[in-house]
Amino acid sequence: MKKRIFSGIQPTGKVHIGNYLGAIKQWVTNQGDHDNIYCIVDLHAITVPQDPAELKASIRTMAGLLFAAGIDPEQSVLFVQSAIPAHSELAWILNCITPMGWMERMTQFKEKAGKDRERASVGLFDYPALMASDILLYDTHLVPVGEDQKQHLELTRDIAQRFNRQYGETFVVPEPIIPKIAARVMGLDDPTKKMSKSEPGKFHAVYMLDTPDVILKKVKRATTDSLRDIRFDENRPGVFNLLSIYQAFTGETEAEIEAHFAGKGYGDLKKELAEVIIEGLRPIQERYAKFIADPAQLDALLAQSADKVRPIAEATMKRVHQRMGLG
Ligand code: AQP
Repeated sequence: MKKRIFSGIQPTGKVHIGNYLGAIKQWVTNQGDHDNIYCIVDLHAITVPQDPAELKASIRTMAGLLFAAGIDPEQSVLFVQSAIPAHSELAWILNCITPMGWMERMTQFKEKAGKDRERASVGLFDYPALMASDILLYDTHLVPVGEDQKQHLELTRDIAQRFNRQYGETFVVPEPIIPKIAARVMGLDDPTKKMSKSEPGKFHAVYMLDTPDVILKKVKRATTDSLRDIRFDENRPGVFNLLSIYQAFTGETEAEIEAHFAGKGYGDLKKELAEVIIEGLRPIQERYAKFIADPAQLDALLAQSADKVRPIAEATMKRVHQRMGLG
């Protein structure tokens, strides 16, 4: 029996190379080794206000990008979360067994809500319960995520274990898979902050659909430091971030990269990094253009995928109802 993988991505904003290196690239590598379920999590997206027409378009853009990045419909399932109502139902049930204190410890809510906590939606606060539901519905063994999601995954494990203790063995307790390289890609303009879709700065993130000119401009403007040598040193976050991105795209070792840049300057590093990103994204962008030109085909692929996994979700809900005495 292959182990089951589940992971999700929000169809909001523009997908950046942090999302690509932290999550998507892992999704498409060695697809044949696991039973893969990937989800475009539109119910997570509405935890902050969304324009309906834009959300609809973003779901297709995300689907097009994921297929273009290499998700193979023969080997992996890719569906839209709201197509399966069990996600919302299980989230409610998990809410009812999750102590407030656990949820209040989640740092992402604190970061996202910031000073505007009183105005943030209950959904944004409760986001990790929906994420737990996504994962637990499918008897997931492994969850490939960037490092920013590690805390949410630990909460998912805690919730699953608590449920299993209270109602008997029901959920598989999942493990995270966090990439060794580029698990946390930082902003180009501020390497102390995670590269993020919601960061407005023009030179903050490289997006997967950026043109070569734009990529070059952004990388050239990236923050470095006043030193000269090019080394993997975590105490120099700007250069470390650029080198980590280079490493994730090329697959070379730290020693090979340091040897390659020995005696060269930051100008060379930035020029070569831009080239590596441009070439890494080029085939994805070309395939994306074909997928997005046929929205009916994209919708059909997503719907077929939802049909494949719906029975798994329904079986889990049946088990949960029986254990809890519902209905
Ligand atoms: N900077 C990052 N480095 C590595 N991995 C990252 N991920 C996100 N940012 C980085 C990983 O991408 C996957 C999809 O996450 P998501 O749909 O939750 O993305 P997001 O949170 O909308 O992306 P952002 O940019 O982080 O958005 P905002 O600004 O809204 O917070 C996850 O596996 C995540 O770990």
